[in-house]
Amino acid sequence: MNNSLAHHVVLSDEVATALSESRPVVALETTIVVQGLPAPINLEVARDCDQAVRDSGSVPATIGVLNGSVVVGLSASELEELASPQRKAAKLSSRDLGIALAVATDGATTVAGTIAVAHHVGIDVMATGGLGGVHRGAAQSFDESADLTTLSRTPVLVVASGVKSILDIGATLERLDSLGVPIVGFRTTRFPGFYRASSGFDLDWSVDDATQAALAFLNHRLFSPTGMLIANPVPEDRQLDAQTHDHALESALALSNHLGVTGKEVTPVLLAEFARFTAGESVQVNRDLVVSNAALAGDIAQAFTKVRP
Ligand code: PSU
Ligand code: MN
Repeated sequence: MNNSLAHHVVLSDEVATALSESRPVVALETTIVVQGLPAPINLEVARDCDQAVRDSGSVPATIGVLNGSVVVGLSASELEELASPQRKAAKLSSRDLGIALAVATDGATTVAGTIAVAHHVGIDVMATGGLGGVHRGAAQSFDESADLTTLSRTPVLVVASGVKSILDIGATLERLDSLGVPIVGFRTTRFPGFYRASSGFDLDWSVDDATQAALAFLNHRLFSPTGMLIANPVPEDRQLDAQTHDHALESALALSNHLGVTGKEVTPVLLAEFARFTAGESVQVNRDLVVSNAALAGDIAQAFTKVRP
């Protein structure tokens, strides 16, 4: 039996061909599909993200672990299988990948897990909804997403609508600063607040278009080994109303406290309570923002192929 890691990383024909021809490829994660959004809209969102990347002229590479193999470029039916509740797919961060392969399990990859795989196979752009970050109360719980530390050592550009608004946003921005991960607003100097266009925090930098974003990251890589966050706000006419947002957040935090959830469970429980409290409105906003991020990531991947020396 071949036990090498390469044996466990399977590229779809489409992704393998695109990479070998240096065509633009965008990595897409699967935790948002399997643990982050309710069925059946989760698979619709995945399909829309896939299409948004294609519409921008890039090739989507949805990443997940099926039967102990990392698949880069999951087909629609493979993704459906991974998301089926009977499979009980695990939530895989970067630290979980090697073990998931060794014990031949199924798993969806977080941003951290996805960029670790993307970098391994030579993809340098990914899209998600909201990056993980420092949770409220982290001074006691120490709950800080490994998305941050993984992004600090993995040179992949991540397009996200900031970090999820369930988090301690100020603390997350400070951690990204300490970790040396640049945050660049896309046509904004306000840090997006996931369900809200602005979190109320300002950014030092913004870019005007996909070419500038690609140039910023290529140049960044001359001086630093970290990834970069391109912060793309949800359009203001699609965001959650401020009051609805704040009430949903209150309810979500109270529920998670009441249930005493910790670790990997925290983010899915908070997002699910947002969906329940807003009667699905938060899910629509999540859908709009992640599809728009996939489109922008596709544009940036295209721009890379033009500005790369
Ligand atoms: N963006 C979304 N929904 C999600 C996520 C991102 O719109 O569910 C996922 C990503 O996979 C991210 C993860 O890496 O949430 C963060 O989980 P944690 O806080 O446990 O690190
Ligand atoms: Mn956590």
